[in-house]
Amino acid sequence: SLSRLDRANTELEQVLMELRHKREELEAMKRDIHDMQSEKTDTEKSLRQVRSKQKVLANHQKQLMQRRSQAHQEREEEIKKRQQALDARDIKALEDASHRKHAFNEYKSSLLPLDRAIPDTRIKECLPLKWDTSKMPKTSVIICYVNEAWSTLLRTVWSVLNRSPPELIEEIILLDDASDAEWLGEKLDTYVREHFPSHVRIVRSPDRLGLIRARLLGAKHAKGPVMTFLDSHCEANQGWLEPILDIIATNRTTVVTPVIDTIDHRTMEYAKWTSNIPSVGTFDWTLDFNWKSGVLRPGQKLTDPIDSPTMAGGLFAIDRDYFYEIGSYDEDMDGWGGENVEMSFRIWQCGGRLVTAPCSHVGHIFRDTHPYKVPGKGIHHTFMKNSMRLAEVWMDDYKQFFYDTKPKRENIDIGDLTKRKALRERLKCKPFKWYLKHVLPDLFVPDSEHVLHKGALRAGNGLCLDKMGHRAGGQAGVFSCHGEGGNQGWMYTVNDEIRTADSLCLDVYSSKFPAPIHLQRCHQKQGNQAWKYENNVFRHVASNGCLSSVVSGNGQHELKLDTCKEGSSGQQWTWV
Ligand code: UD2
Ligand code: MN
Repeated sequence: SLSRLDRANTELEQVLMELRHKREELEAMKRDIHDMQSEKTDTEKSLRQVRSKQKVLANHQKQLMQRRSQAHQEREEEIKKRQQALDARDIKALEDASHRKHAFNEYKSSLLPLDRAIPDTRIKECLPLKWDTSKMPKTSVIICYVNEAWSTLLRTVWSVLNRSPPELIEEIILLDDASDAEWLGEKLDTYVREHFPSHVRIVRSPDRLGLIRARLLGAKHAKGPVMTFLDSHCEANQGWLEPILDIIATNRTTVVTPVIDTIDHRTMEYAKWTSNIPSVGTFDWTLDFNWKSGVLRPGQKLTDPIDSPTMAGGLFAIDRDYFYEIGSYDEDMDGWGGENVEMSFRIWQCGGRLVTAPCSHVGHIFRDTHPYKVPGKGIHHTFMKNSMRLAEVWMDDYKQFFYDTKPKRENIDIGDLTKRKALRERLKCKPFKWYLKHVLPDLFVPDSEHVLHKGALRAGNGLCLDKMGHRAGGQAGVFSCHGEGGNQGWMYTVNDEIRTADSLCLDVYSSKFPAPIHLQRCHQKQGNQAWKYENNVFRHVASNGCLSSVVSGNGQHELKLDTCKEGSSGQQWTWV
């Protein structure tokens, strides 16, 4: 029984030990639970904090939205009030005044939303195209301006931000070429800070640089691998950017322009019409930029990039490194003009390519005049100087045809050309003859192979044939002879055309004599532009009438197509 007691004792001890163990475990679990509980309260506390922060943030955002829509509403009400207070005559006066200031109807523009909708002008073939933006380089968008209107400048920015994939926009640089307009100062800073805090940068030049050097300064600030230049009165359209960057991603030495749609400078309407094949750039021998119909190469699709011999200049994208490799811009060009033709020749002659992306559309307000002055002797002078610089560097002997169109040049100091000639040398660029043959084979070259007579044309009554400063669609006339070329410079070609240096031809399409003589783009297809020149008489082949300097009923001298009368002095034309 003692041994039983012993056993019972040991069993009891074992049970006691187990009990102790269990109690320890229990204690440990209690501690864990306590720990977890305090952790839980901590978490709950921080959760509460996060929630309240979220609430504050949401509130903030709500206030911001309210304030923004309030501002919008206020603006719209203000606009409505202003409109109600005005009658149609007042509105017309405001529109005219704004047109004088900006060379477009800024009053109308200021009433349109800054992010207005515009018609999608792409051809239907573009719509199914899918773009992989992950393979595309980012772009800096550079917008140079001098005293640009508030509404058009900001509409340009909004259109870019709203119609581009955000992952493709590195930044937008607003390069202010020393504007003095008050709305472009602090007011713009504030607007940009509030509406585009992360993407838009303003860079202000203290001195007027002129468009060309302003673009160079913008480029200096750009960080993206591609630079896209836009004028400051543009509207980027749906899907404008992807087709451009896709082309540059495939070939970094291709420079790309969008199709430029017209925004009417009187109505501010964005043109809906667009041709199947976009127009591309050409030039005439005054070195003015012109449009011509684009031509597809065999096997080319409507959506493929199409070669453009020149570009209008304001809207294009280029790989940033290539921009410098190819010679950026001629920094000794002043003010405005010529830089676009220079860059076009240079790109083609030095191994690059210039194309238009048919699926990329950007609107631009085309104006009749420039609302700003350029430093120095004015736009006319800088355009001439720039053109002479480009002719000297890139056109070889063909530059003579340009000088022929300007027989009475004022004395212009075009500066030193050493650097630009060295550039052409270094890049081993091809001759201008190559460019004409391969890039612009249909351009009329006014050499002795193609021109039978040139100079001024004087009628037997002493007056000279004159373009009267008109453009395509206008009428030609007669004027006292001045011997300065220009409006009185004419060529008679092997193609039977009477043409001007800027590629306008005398054209008659009315068969009722005396018929007006129109100026039309030369089409090189004879038809209404064919004239036979025999015994000092110009006979219009299609109608059999004669080119006549006549005196009208009210005693005015006019140019008409009239019945041919032998010996009539107004029908005798000699070259002088
Ligand atoms: C066309 C081009 C323009 C330029 C010019 C030739 C298009 C649509 N436009 O004339 O970009 O290539 O031909 O030089 O292709 N600006 C300055 N500083 C100046 C002068 C102008 O910053 O001293 C700005 C101006 O505010 C505008 C841009 O440069 O944003 C082009 O000037 P424009 O619009 O008067 O030229 P545009 O369209 O008649
Ligand atoms: Mn412009």
